[in-house]
Amino acid sequence: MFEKILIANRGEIALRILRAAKELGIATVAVHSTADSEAMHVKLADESVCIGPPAARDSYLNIPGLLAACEITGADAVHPGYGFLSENAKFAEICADHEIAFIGPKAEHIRIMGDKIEAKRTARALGIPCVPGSEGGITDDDEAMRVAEQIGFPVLVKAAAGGGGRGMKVARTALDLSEALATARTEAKAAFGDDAVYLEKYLEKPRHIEIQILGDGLGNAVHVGERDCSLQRRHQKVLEETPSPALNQDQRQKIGEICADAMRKLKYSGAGTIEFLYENGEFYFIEMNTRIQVEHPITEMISGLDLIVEQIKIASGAPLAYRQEDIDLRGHAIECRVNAEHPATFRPSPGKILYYHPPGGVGVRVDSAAYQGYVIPPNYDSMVGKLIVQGRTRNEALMRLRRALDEFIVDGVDTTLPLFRALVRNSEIQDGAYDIHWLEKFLAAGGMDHHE
Ligand code: MV4
Repeated sequence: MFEKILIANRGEIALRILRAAKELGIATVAVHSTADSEAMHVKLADESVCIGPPAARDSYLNIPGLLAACEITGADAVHPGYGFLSENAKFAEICADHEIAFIGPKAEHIRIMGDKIEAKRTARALGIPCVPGSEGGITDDDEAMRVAEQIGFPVLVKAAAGGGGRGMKVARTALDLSEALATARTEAKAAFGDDAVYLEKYLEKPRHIEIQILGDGLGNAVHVGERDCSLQRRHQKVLEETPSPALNQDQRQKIGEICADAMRKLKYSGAGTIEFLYENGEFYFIEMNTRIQVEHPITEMISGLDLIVEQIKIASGAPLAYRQEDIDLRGHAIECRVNAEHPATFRPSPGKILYYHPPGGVGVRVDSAAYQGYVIPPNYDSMVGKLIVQGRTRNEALMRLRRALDEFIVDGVDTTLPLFRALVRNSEIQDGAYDIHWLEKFLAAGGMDHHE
């Protein structure tokens, strides 16, 4: 096992990793920018190293700085968390070259999944159902038209280097296709320096359902159920739950087994998430994430697994200590991402937390690096923390969430807590009757215009 893990991240996920390391008896090194000197992850780590100025590219993304910090402290492994360098294949390779274990998948798998065309090609070859579309990239208008007529309009042009919704263009009819292609190409080139695009059938009202998997790189893999992440705003997840209210046990087991089987064939190593759109009873692969995700706690709550501990054990070379039949998913869990943003306009609200009182009690978990007196810097994402609740049933989890949200006090900055208080009282949310467009429609219809 590792002796010392350097955590190449900040905020709640840095704390989350620290806690897992501590339970395994592994020493921890925090790194931080000058904007994060007073951050909780710095206070709780065994050691800390300042690696640069506030801008992420000069600190949390600064690979030479991170390697130097490993060298100085004698860290033998790096956990990248999510965001920052977590899906940077080059960084994973450089770590390996310096005999520092990267706590994540093989660089080869990070690279494949980072290219959405390659990811889809790989998924298809592994037997994962995909959205109908072009076999690979699209090079000219004629080819696009042939594919579009085959799959039928509307179609969606996506950037190979995209993901997270950037560089997508819908073509409703043949008349829109040429322009959609050109715009998507130009935007992809500007955003990613790569103008490769591909074509898919545009699904009008899907849900976003993702499968959590764990593989040990030795050919063993399991799935740990799904998460329904359909409630998003501008491609930012807002509330996630597991199990999905849209699936039955049979569908869950079927798609889960397809994913686990694919990961066995790939000899995938570490935690990963296979993202699907789900519509009319069918699953369509869109992307795979090769990192731990923000919403991983809801999977932990229903499985009893510690996914970060699992990532660390796998990276140290341990085979999975369980088989699929040992994975026992029980009850229901829901997560709210509490951001320091105005609950209706989503304007970021950095600043000092004047009073902080997180909820507690049965079935309530708060993953946060916030504390009373903490100043949320303007340089990074605006997440204050995640409120996660668990219940034996979805209804129990919802009742618990309503209660926990009413206890949660964060004064001094705006937060999205009022949005969640409105969502848990909404009948369509209570019924689980939502798709990927539900939240934006709710907000556009003035759902939050009269809060408090
Ligand atoms: C789609 C789609 C409809 N049809 N693909 C957006 C982010 C990226 N990960 C994939 N996305 C979508 N791909 C096809 N073929 C609709 C979206 C989409 C979306 C997906 C998941 C969650 C929220 C979304 C919001 C808008 C569009």
